[in-house]
Amino acid sequence: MRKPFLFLILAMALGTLGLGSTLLAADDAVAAEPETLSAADFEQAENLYFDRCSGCHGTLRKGATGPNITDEKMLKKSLAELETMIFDGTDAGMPGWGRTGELDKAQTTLLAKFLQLPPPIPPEWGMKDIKGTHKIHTPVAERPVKPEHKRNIDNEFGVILRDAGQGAIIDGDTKKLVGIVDTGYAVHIFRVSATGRYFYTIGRDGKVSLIDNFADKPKVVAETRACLDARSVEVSKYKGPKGDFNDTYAVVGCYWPPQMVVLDGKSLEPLKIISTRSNTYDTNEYHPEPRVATIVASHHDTEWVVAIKETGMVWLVDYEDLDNLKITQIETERFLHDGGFDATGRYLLIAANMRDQMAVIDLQEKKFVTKFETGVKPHPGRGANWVDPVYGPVSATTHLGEGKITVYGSDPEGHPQHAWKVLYEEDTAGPGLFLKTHPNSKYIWTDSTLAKDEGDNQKVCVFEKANFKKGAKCWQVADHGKVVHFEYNKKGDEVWISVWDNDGEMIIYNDKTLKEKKRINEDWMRTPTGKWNIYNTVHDIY
Ligand code: DHE
Repeated sequence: MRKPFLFLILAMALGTLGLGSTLLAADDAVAAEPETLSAADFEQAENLYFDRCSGCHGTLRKGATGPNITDEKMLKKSLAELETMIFDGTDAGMPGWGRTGELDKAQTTLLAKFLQLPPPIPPEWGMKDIKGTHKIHTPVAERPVKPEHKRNIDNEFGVILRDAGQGAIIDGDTKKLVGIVDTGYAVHIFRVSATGRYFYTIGRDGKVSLIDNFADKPKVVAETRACLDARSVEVSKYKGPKGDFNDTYAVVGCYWPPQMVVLDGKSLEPLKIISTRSNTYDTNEYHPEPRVATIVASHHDTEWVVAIKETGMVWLVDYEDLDNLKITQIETERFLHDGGFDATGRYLLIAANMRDQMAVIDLQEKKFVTKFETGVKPHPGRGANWVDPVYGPVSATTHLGEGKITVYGSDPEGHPQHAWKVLYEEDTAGPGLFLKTHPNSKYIWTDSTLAKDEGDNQKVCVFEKANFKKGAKCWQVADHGKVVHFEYNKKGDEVWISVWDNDGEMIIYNDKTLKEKKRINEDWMRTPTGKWNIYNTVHDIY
């Protein structure tokens, strides 16, 4: 079983001995006395918080996608109020963890009490710790020099089996399972090395696993725990006059400690830690926990484009010379979450979801361009780019807080009058997480994973590029689980959709006819969430 953080002994002792309440009672702003928790209860509550709350509210509870829930604030609410909020959720978009069956009443009460105690501050995780977890299972010299199989690597898919802490590799041509590998805890995403040879996965526990696609049976050839809490991993994709950096580096974006960690791309040996502790872009206040959200690798320069959530900065981290590191810090908006390139790769479009805005960065000029409102909590994933018959090249986002897709111009050179302006808004089946398209497709697909009504969260909606204003065709694709995330095959004529629960399924649609083609629902398909086609991920096709 995972131990997310070692306790900070002092915080635990304060909670356990009731000293926390003595200290807090001295603060006039505090309305109530927190209840004390036994060490075992405190540890259970800490794990529940890590699993359900820290992603949105932060380890130190200072807020990001969710509001500030520090103990001072929580003590102003009664335990009963907190329990209701945790169990039933809120209209502001917080899931009801009791309603969805993830927490029972006792766990809800425990979590409510935990929130009224000071947050335990997790330990740091430095180079010595990271090196202590680094394992090379198959040294580079012992790896095959060419594929040991005849599969079409470009059309393979990596599929997250979230709760199993595993990744499945599926042959996109035959739809057959190639292999399952163990990854980090509650594994979040896959990325692919620039040559397509390696998959990288990142677990919530900060563990990166390197999977060799040349091996007959894909296997983990190296692993490293880069942090204690993480969501993102990316590779170096530049090849040009400055050199060939394909497969040279990987970089992990950590939630805790707030840092990014550069690793050797083929061995995962840790090379450099870059702290993100810094000041907010607008008030210039020091923030102790600026977490790394999206990382996207530029194809045009030796750069990772890194979204620093809490400070509202996008960092362009130039990996050409790690010993003389150059970082351009661009002020955008708080709190940054997810995003991707426009169709040319020149612009980064990133969601500042608590400000209901998308921000635009020009990666050629290395400058902030603009930001604009799209709706309640935009959440584009990587986004979707296509050519609209009226407005030219456009991009779009779905929203966590409302069932809406918003489309904006993204061609400042060819169509400056429409660039970064909202052009269309259309309803989807409910608040959602992702949308996707492909240059060969006539359609854009959206999910509604966060819809409160069972049934609506199992729908997908499809919009026609040629006639966006017509609105969506929506239908229910599953009668269990939550339907989430899309990926195309290499040709762009199939869409893969996950049904996220223990009886998980991967539904494959013919993108031309919008008819179901196949369901992969063998026993091993447990809790599938994201999936990545190798070719599309290498080339950032979305
Ligand atoms: Fe994610 C991407 C963080 C909840 C599935 N998620 C990302 C990225 C970040 C992030 C920072 C961008 C990585 C990148 O591009 O480098 N996600 C978070 C959270 O903080 C949050 C809100 C809460 C949490 O505690 O994790 C969260 N995410 C979820 C889910 O509930 C999902 C559906 C399932 C899960 O694993 O928990 C989920 N996130 C995904 C997926 C992507 C992702 C599938 C990649 C999208 C893509 O197309 O590349």
